[in-house]
Amino acid sequence: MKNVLPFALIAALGAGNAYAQQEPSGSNASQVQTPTSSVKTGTGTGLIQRIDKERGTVTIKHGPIPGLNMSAMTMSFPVKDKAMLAKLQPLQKVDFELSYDSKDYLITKIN
Ligand SMILES: [Cu+2]
Repeated sequence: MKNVLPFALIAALGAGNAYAQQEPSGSNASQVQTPTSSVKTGTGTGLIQRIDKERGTVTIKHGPIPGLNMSAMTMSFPVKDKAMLAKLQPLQKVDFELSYDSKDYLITKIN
């Protein structure tokens, strides 16, 4: 009996490690699911109307964005990183990726 316990401990530790290794991928999977259920994304094209580098926003006259149920309009969007505005110019034609968390729009990519 005395010899059984160490083996049981090793087995338990081994199992513990196996679970520990599975946990990160398991929690990652749930982290991926949470944003996709609450955050919608879409892509659009448009014409730059105005750039506000201080506020980090860009005004775009954009076409319809089906992924976000948005029709064509002119509106102002915040960008994820103000540095994204550096290369933009008024009247430039752009393609952009947009996310919407059911509260705010955010441009995550613009070229
Ligand atoms: Cu819009």
